[in-house]
Amino acid sequence: MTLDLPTHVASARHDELIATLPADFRFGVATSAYQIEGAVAEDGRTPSIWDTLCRVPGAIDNGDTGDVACDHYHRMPEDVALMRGLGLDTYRFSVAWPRVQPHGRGPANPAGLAFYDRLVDELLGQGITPWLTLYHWDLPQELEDSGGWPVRDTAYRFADYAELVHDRLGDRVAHWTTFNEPWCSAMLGYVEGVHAPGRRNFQDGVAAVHHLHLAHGLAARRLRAAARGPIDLAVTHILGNTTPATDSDLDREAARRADALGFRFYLDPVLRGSYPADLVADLAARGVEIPVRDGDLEIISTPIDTLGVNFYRSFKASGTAEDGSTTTPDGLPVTRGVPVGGLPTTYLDWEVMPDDFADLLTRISRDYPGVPMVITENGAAYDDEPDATGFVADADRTEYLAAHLAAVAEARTRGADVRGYLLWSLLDNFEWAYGYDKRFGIVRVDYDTQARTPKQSALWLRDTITAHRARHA
Ligand code: IFM
Repeated sequence: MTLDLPTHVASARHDELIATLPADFRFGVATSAYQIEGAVAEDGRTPSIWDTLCRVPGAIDNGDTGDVACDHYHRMPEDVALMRGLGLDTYRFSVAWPRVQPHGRGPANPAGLAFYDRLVDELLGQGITPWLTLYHWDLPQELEDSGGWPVRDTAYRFADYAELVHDRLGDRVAHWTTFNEPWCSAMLGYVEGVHAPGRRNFQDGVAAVHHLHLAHGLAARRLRAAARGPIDLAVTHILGNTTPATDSDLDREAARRADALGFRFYLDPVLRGSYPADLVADLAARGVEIPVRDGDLEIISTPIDTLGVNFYRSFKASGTAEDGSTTTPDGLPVTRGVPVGGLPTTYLDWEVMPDDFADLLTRISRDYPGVPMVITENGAAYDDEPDATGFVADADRTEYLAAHLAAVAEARTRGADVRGYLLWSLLDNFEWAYGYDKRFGIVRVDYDTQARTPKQSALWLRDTITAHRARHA
């Protein structure tokens, strides 16, 4: 099929930039367990906090749940074959903790582990590198019942779980990511209450961040010690810039606060071994504390090999004359800023800002030098219109992806050590509180039949990879 790309996607600038990507640059896709697997009550899996939230009336658009999702649990070989057909070299997936260690502690569930065993073998058989994420938000409900991430013990439970998965898959999987987007787990889950477990308490959210960091460090140490061969240890953070809305002191101060709470809170402890002093002071002013104990920061800053960067958008921040802070009416801090304005948006109203992406990657490489990055997520939801055959000519998504891949290449020319681009997402899937209406896939899923149809964006990616390989052959 020939692609009918918007002219600026096929432009010389994009082609020229993409041509600068090195021969070993990774091209892949990402998914997560709860968003695609379905089979939530099969083979010994127990409920996660998302199964529970999906049962709360009004929590998820249309009352959608992950019960069936893309039925990937039963269609995994077909999905791996799809990836192979697109020429992808890397697949980022997550393991469902309640599937492999149903009580969040204690023995492994062999039937659950067997699924990931088969997945890894299938990927390797098709020449695709498995990139495993241990935690993409599906905490076993039993651990939430014991307090969840605000409780320190959960970090130790995670380290045990990580080792248990590594025992089974460590002989074939070299790429291990501990967490996907701790900001979302902590701030959306425990502060804003829009993600599982749906709690709203700032102190709990801050404690959750610390315990997610601690869990990452504990697991990183265990996996490094257990590795039988080369291991690539990573953690993935969702990151964006926050710039002042104007040059006023109030706006600059609001941007500093948002950057401390939404960006440096995540990278500083892992990559510098400390929490930002200004953040600690901001929190203290609200009577909130990070529950750090002696030795925690050493554990948290255990060296990693790769930083996973997920990028969707950035914000601007403005302060108010009243309190100089950014606060919701019920007194919770706003951990994101406001839209920049004047930019195209996706179906989720998220602003499309590839230039900012290049700036973000440049900033990370400048402020946290020495750690290679891989883009572990980037993509867009659009209001797809399938034709009679199920094909979606998603010029908007294609354009988005081309522009963001070019931004990665641009950042590389400025010195950012970015080694791969794993786009979000292979399939349309369960987009958390938005349910199934917001589609991020480059492959359309017909939820009535579970038929998969690659969209124009998938064909663009395939052709980009083919061209990249040909250039370096
Ligand atoms: O679907 C999510 C994914 O689970 C985590 N990162 C952002 C994506 C789009 O919202």
